[in-house]
Amino acid sequence: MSIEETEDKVILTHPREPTTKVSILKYGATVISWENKGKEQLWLSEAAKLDGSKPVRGGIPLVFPIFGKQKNEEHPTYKLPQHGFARNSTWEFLGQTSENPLTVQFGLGPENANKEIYNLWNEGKNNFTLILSIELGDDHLKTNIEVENNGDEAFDFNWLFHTYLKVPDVTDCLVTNLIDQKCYDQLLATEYIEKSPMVCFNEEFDRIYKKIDTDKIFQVVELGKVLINVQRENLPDSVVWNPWIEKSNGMADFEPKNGYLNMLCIEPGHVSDFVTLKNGEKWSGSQTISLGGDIKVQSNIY
Ligand code: TA6
Repeated sequence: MSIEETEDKVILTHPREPTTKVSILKYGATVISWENKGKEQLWLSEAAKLDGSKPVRGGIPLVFPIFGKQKNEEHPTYKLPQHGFARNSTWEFLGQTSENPLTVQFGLGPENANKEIYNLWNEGKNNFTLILSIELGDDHLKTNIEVENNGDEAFDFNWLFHTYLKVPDVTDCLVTNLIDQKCYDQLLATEYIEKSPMVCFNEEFDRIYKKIDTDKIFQVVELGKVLINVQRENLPDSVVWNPWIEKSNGMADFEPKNGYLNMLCIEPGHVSDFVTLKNGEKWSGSQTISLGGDIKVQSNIY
């Protein structure tokens, strides 16, 4: 059966390849597993809460309407918790929209958002609709978000797919096509131009790469072979994060503690500034995660 719905999850099985499947928790509309031909592609903490008690540690948590924590007390997102309320709300399964590729949708609005948190956003006055589409391909997973302003007033928002990729050993991995891009280093609290042709991971890493041409494909290359490609539509920024040892030890829901060696977050989004949506307007953005292929150096690395 291509689509199975249970009380808390929806499971898609590729109609022609039964070992290719994706599982989505209705809580946060969080993709918690993507197996391609039986091989898991996403990292999920062994201590991840899947009961709706807190956002999922792993998979693809959804960040809206604020990335991180707003520091400007005057901004309508100031009172929201880190990363907003999309990942803390139970979304409605809206059903299948396509057979080939198999695609389903989930929806969130004020009627089903986590009330306690939603009411912290402009006192619950913003009327919005989020439609998440999840497309399961032969060798790719695409997630698309559509944001609509159904209210009378304009509102600002960030969007980000907080994707936890699974890797054999992050110290053997490099990420391409970030060279010469402006980035804000969250650890150094400073902005600079990335000068590494391929960034590597041997300590805590937390950088917001800004306004990168969406023609650029981020590739995770392990020991000279492309593991994963991340492509974007209308998402100009990307966070790259690995918590490393100390931060992993500090997260109760991060297990096993050496799991930082097997994960890497590449998080496409619009977070370096806000999208402003006027009443009646729509905005959309997507990420496509695909596997293998050739190394594509899309920058001048010489
Ligand atoms: O996306 C990177 C980041 O902003 C890190 O700074 C770290 O805070 C991570 O998100 C996880 O945040 P969370 O709220 O899920 O613990």
